[in-house]
Amino acid sequence: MRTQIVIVGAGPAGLMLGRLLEQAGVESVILERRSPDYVLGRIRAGVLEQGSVDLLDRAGAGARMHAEGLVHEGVGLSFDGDRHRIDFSALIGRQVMVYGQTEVTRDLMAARQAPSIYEAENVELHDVDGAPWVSYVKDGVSQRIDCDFIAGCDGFHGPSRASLPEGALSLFERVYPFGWLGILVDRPPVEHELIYAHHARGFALCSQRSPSRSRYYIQVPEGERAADWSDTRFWDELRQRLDPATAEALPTGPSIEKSIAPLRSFVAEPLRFGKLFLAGDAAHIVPPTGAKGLNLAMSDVALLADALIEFYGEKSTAGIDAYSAHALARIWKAERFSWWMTSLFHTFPETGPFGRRIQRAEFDYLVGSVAAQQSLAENYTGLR
Ligand code: RFL
Ligand code: PHB
Repeated sequence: MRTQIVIVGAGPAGLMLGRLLEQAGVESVILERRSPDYVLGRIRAGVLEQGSVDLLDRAGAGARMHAEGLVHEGVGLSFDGDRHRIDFSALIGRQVMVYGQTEVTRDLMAARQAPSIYEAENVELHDVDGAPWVSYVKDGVSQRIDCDFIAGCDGFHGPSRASLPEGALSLFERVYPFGWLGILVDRPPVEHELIYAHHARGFALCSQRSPSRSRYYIQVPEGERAADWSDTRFWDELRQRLDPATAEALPTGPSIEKSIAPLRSFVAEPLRFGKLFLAGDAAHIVPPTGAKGLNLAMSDVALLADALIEFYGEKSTAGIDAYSAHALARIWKAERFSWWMTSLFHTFPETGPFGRRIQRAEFDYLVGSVAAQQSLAENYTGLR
């Protein structure tokens, strides 16, 4: 088989890239290791920036998001129980959309007409610096696809980044000594907006998926196991980290999903090696505190799609040559913001009393300064 672009990975990055290319008449084949149901069962992000909303519209996959997604004009912050609201609309005239990553994925899967090969095993990349091709095994039979370019959209653990020779990439990484324990529950959100809470016992987040479904997270030390957290234990811990009124109002219930995600900051540079482009979590990871991961995946593939469309349409390599530098400029700003939100809201084992006073001062400065709030609002709703 031959195609123009092989896309490895059918997460949001791969599906969006494939959709933008097919709209422009550029051929692609998506290779995904898992089944569609498995991909749709992974509970992850919930907050879309305006740029991601616009991109879903451009992809012709935005109708359900506009019908069912929740527009949020602000966000709640809490520090040791003191509450404050950041009003995005009043501060900078922008908003975010609360719409689950599973739903984004479902809508993009439905929009795609070109081939996707799910349950493709042993995906391997070959000759990425020359005449690239990808091999895989489907139903026990080895297959080969030759192509012009490969888009590595296969997440942090995928084969694309790993296939590059030693020394081809510079890696920048920070691993945080804690994770997020998240639960999903069929109960209405405790408030109509999200709440990010700093507490001496650790960070907590009240999020949501719909008017009847909520998502909550608490910071847990590394090495913790979800199985050791009964629902009762989770709710008791969460209540202690919230302000008393919110803790009192919390609509608790049996969890329908419970998992732990580690926190890490990571960037690989550059994002291009020969005919291979990296995009989304394959190239970078942010801790989820800034709600940036999915949005960065979207902005990467918007740039990459336009670069590839320009290559085929105008026979110009300007876009693909600039992709890495262009995408990295945005990526590092999101890395900074995610690191900053993480540093402000979490407790760190090495932070003594001095560090906690600094965190408190940072919070007090934020809630007392319109400039600081505008900065948070601008970053959270998405830098242009
Ligand atoms: P994905 O979603 O990981 O998709 C990669 C796909 O590649 C497939 N794959 C392979 N396919 C073929 N062969 C192989 N050998 C393969 N190996 C892997 C995988 O099966 C998968 O289908 O990466 P992508 O597309 O780059 O998308 C990135 C986002 O998923 C990620 O950044 C976000 O979920 C991060 N994130 C959040 N981002 C936000 O913008 N806002 C949020 O509110 C937010 N909250 C979160 C998050 C991530 C979390 N976790 C669990 C990491 C909350 C959490 C808890
Ligand atoms: C979520 O709803 O899963 C979510 C929301 C905001 C974040 C991270 C995760 O910052």
